[in-house]
Amino acid sequence: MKGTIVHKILKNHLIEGELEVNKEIAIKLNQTLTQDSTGTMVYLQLETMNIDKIKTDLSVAYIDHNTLQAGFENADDHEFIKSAAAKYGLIFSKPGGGICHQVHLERFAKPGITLIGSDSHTPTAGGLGALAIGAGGLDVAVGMANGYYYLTVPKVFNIHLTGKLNDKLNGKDVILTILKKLSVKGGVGYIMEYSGPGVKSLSVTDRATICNMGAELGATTSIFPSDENTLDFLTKQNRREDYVALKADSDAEYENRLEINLDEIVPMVAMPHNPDNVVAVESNKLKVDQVAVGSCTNSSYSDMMKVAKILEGNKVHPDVSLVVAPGSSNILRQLSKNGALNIFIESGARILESACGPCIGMGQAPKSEGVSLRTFNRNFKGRSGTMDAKVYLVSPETAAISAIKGYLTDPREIDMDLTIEEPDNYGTSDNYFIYPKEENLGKPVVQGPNIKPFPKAVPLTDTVEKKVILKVEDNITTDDICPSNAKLLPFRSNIPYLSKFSFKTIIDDFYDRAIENEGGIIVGGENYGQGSSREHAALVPLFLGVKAVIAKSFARIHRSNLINSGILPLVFKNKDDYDKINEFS
Ligand code: MIC
Ligand code: SF4
Repeated sequence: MKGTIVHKILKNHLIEGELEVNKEIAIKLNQTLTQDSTGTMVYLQLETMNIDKIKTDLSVAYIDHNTLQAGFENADDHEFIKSAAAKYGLIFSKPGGGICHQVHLERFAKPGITLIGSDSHTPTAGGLGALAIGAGGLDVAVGMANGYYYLTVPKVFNIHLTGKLNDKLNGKDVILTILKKLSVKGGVGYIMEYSGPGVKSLSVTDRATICNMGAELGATTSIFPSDENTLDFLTKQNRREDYVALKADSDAEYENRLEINLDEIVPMVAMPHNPDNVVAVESNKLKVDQVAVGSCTNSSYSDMMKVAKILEGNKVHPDVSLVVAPGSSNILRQLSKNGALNIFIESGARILESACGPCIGMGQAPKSEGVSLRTFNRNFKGRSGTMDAKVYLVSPETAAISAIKGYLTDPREIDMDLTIEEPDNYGTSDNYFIYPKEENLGKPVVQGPNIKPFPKAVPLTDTVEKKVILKVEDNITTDDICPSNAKLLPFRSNIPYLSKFSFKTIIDDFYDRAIENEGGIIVGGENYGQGSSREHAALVPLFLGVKAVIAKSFARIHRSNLINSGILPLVFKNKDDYDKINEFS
């Protein structure tokens, strides 16, 4: 890894340990971010640590996931997080301010810094050259309290880009192409580092899209060089002073390498129910019921403007519901000023607030067996809120033209230039931020009735004797272990309630099995626990008495979350042993 951007940043931040692949090191942490659906747990954990003030340079608590307020629950959680932010000296980003990753990219991330976040898509900031890692809630709480973070040094995977992306294509098509080649486990144990002459044809937000979905590769994070495009982006965000140039040495040593020619990229789509189930768009004539544009993957200014350009003078197909959620309040304001919002409304689109929304099933669940095209990053079964819906992941360009036509359409059929002129200045504003004030530091938190006590772990014993209460296949997601949708997300601070829904995407009676057997052991295949960083996927099994998960391999964040919860993540020495164990044996 010598000479890589990753090596340079880690070296600059090294506090403890040897900077060698697979060794554990501690690094100085510049920034953290949390969002509300994992945040309540983070701040409950911080509360037990007895600190006066956080030790990072900057920490932000965003509200962007649980924004529907059908009862008191989400509002209670928001209030708790707001009071914790004031108590410990964090910036609080109110609901409506935007999706954490998009806002963080616009306002706070910087080239060369370290950032961890209680959300698996924290690597989005890698588009700006930040080393940004998704982590479990406890790791983020400890990071804020101590100002450092322990990690096992990953290998560095070089993705060398040549050629140039044309105006009908998006960073989304690039990362879908990479997912097709490498699969959802292709990045496990690696940081993906981009290089090559193709980098300069990608805007910071295209780069952020690519880094965002590096999470779907299972990578620890992804990172781009910091260059003149980075400087341009920061300047337009009124943050020119945050720029530093970053690039790998010409003789940088990478542990793996893939070359992608951007001239050869075509529009791609991930079919249900995994982000690596990718084919070219042109091979499909699929009738579409719903189209959703937004999420931390594709909600930037240029994504929105491309959609507006395609929709202008057209109507959304009568059989399609198009929803649009700009990624931040600043983007929304730009769209309202330049008339794009008007184009959306005239075309018959539904405008959503700047938040995660349908990406995490917070509204807009498709109809029964509905086909939904989404510019998002995950299409796991049931995630949309409709168990039998079929979700396809596409670029904003593909989404917009398909919304007009009513079926999945290749955006190269559009007969106009889709190049977008970025504004001279993004006109940043602080309207949705509450900055910390000295006089509020240390004030007690506000903990409403929705926030239930944290489940208690018991010390590990020398031997574990329990039945295997569940055996599952490869690539089990945290959405399987602890499902999320508009009905369940309000209970992210109530583990006993959430535990009733564990593994519902796979079997109906996991909860009963766990209760009847007073806990047990889970057996899994490869990449167990991929997807979200939610530590609820470990806290729920902890609450149900699960003592160990034996798998062929684990996803990184989930493995840490299991350890943090006192559940053993055991790996088969011999993968064939998986076949020798049956449920209830
Ligand atoms: C997701 O996209 O799955 C989430 C919801 O943002 C999660 C966090 C969570 O489960 O609260 C993530 O990516 O970590
Ligand atoms: Fe929010 Fe979806 Fe991004 Fe997760 S993937 S942070 S739910 S927009």
